[in-house]
Amino acid sequence: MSQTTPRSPRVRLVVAGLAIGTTLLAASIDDAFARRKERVTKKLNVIATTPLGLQGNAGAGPRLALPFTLIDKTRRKVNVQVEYGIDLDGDGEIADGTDDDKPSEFVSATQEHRDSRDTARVRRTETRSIVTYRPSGAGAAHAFVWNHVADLGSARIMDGKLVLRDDQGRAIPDPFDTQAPLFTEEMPGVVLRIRARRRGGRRQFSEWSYTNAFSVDNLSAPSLRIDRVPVVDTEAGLIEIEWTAFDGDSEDKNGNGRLDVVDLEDRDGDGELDAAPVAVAFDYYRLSEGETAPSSPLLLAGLAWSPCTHALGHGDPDDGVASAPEGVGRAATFVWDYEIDLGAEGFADGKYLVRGTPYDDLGNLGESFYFGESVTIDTDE
Ligand SMILES: [Ca+2]
Ligand SMILES: [Ca+2]
Ligand SMILES: [Ca+2]
Ligand SMILES: [Ca+2]
Repeated sequence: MSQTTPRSPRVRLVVAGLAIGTTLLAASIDDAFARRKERVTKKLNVIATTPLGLQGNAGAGPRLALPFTLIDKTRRKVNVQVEYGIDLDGDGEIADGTDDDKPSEFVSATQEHRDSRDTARVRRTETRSIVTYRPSGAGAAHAFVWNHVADLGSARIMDGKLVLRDDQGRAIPDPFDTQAPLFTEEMPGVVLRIRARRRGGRRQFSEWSYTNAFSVDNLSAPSLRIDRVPVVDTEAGLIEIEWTAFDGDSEDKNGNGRLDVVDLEDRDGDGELDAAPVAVAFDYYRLSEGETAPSSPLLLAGLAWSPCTHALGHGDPDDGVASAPEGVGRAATFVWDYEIDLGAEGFADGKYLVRGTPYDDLGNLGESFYFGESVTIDTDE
């Protein structure tokens, strides 16, 4: 809240008594008291517009412009209050504070005035900044720029239903319709709400105006590169695939597997190396006699790929290996037990294409990498 609430002596006493308790409790009493003094006026109106598309570093950028319309016949400058809501307790909905049993999950949103899209007028006094917007009777178009990285940090908060995936990132098919994947429950995403407040002594507010839910993703998608397929072991029926895991969320900037605090690798300051584990799904495609591999990724993607079975106990795990940012990466080996997929004794003989698709620990699926050379299995060799 931009202004402190004047408190009666009784309330001040209660708040003092809680000083040894949690600040949260004090804050909620403060809120409750403030609410009693608030007066909603129908003459002042705000209409929020839902931001379009995916927000965040993975989409529109680290800041978000919330467009809104401000309506007031008096045209006197007003303050606005913007709050973001996320499902803090994980019950599948974002509580707005109207139900006494569910504490509000809305928190004040950090404004970024310096962003040129923000239409606020900022006047600085010795003690504080006064941020105002001017309404009009017909409705004035404005924007509030939210620095969501300041409030949410590195987070991925999605709206809607997501494809349900296994540990390697493969979509889990619906048992009743194997052409379709299974989906998660509806995810609540992020919601913004805004209201205007007339300036001066009386606390006159507009009603809150809410956006629809939208997604914010401040994380990087993982990627991978297949480097070599050095070993085709027809005795054991195994193929080794050497690959490199990349993820911009990894703290291991130099890719040495250790936390180098002097190089500022401990971004979140928890004293541990957060190496953004990347899982991987490898697939194969058998080329027919005389068939050549298509050159475009689109055509490659359209081939009938089958999953490569991981040779348990060989190579690195396929459900998460340490990664390093793009350009550095961490090497790993996947061992394919091709006899399980293709059979032994010459049944597997032929040429194969392989691809790998990365999947990070926070449910971000990266793009497939298609290995440029075909892999030959020849049991007579
Ligand atoms: Ca909730
Ligand atoms: Ca990531
Ligand atoms: Ca390191
Ligand atoms: Ca860390």
